[in-house]
Amino acid sequence: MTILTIPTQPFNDQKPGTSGLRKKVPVFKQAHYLENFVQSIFDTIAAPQGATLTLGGDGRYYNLEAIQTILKMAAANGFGRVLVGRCGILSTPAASCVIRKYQTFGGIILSASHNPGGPDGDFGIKYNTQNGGPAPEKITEAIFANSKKISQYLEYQASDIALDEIGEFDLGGMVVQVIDPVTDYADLMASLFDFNAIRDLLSSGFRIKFDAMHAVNGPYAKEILVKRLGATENSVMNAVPLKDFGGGHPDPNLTYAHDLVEILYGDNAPDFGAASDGDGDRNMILGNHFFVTPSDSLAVLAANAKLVPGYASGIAGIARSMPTSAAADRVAAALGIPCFETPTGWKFFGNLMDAGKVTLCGEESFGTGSNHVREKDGLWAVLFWLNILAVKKQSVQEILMAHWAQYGRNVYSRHDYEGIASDAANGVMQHLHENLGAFSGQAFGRYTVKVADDFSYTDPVDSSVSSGQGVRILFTDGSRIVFRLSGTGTEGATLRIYLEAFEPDTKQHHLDAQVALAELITIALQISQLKDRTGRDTPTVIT
Ligand code: VG1
Ligand code: CO
Repeated sequence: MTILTIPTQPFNDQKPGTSGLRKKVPVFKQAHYLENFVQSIFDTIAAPQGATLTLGGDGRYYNLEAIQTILKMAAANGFGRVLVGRCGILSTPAASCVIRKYQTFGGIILSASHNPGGPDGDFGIKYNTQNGGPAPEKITEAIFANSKKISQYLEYQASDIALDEIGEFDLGGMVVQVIDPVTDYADLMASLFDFNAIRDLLSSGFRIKFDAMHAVNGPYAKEILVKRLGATENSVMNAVPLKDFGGGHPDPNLTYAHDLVEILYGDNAPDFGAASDGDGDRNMILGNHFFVTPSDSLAVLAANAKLVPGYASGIAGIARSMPTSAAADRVAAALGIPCFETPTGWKFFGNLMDAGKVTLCGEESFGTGSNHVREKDGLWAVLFWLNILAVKKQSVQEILMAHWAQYGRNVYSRHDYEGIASDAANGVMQHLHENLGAFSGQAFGRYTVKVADDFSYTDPVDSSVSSGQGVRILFTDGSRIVFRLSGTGTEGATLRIYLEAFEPDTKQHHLDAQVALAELITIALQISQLKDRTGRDTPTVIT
């Protein structure tokens, strides 16, 4: 029964990014590195004595070791109970669900999401507050400030707790409660969607394929899609979570989920395909030979929300991240509800949902969710789509074509340039910043710049301001190009270029986005001087 006070020195690089602190595993394995960050969280949140914490992760390499350390630190820091997923597993939306359902003081989620895992891969940690959502910037900034002045941390000296069985264990007076990671989440899904209708759809010959990408959602998909909804066993692929995600990149997009894409674009393709990411909060939606952009997906869910029991009484509003297309704005306008534009990252949606201003939220980066939790939610989006398909009895493509015919199409694509030298990437952004004034009013081919600025957001609930959130080049016809640097990478820099054009003409709606956006793509390369500054003009990933 000893609490150790361990002296330590600050690291200077523990600044949380878009979604928590992400570093390579060897960085996290340095002596005191994880402990310093966890103690900085505890010092910041100042939980009352005896408080309850939720704890779990996506099962990637180093997850279990980190969980054992965090349990001992929580005991030493005065927590009374920790709800931890069996074997240390909780998907990000399931963790948010558990925090809310059991009203825990907060939660620690271990994940680097869509980043690869393994001994040389990425690891990550983030803190979620009492509402179940990612800590807002003022808390992550305070954690960073504490990490720069930390001099000691507390850890209870004990042997590891067995986490592979459900039950309660004592750790120096603190209760470690090992919970089933799936049940609470699956029950929540059953309360939102018409499981009978989806079960009927799946037994009528409608075929689905869900790719868990060897990541955390495998057991969730098996329980919900196969066990509760009657999908065939082979409807779920790569369903066993692996510590290194099978060596893959657990990012559900057309590049990294190529196995699934081949199936949906192959002979005898299923009617519906979907994938989720490392920690289960992202989703990609496919139809038979058809890809739904995440921006369009949000718009379709919003337009059809009334078909789904959990949203039958209507949605209060929609929020989307700034780079996400304005497809959802058109639906909001038609429904007569507000649409909010926030910076990139789920943490900006929490206040809007807590205040009852929005029900649905989405990001172009394959993130969709609602106020049922405070994280984006991959399987939730899949079930929402299945519920709509069960009611409308149309194909995915038919639903999209009809949607575009009604609202017009926001043609959209994101081009990622990964692994650029940081100096060169910063040079591109600096060049753009310096020329914002000069771009205004300038004509490029058939496009004329209306406004060029750096996006700044004032939270309508607490008035906090977040600036420097991405360079926007807005054209007079509503088209736009956005440039921003990723805040989730662990190597060099990733420049993201977001491209959007509005196409009202139904006759053009079949066009491939890359073809429809060709001129904007050329303009983006030209005004950013990308080739000269980075030597690159071909994206690593196109979504
Ligand atoms: C990316 C996405 C962003 C998302 C974030 C976390 O951030 O662009 O929309 O919220 O990842 O996603 P960035 O800074 O690299 O562009 V993940 O699935 O942690 O859950
Ligand atoms: Co994720």
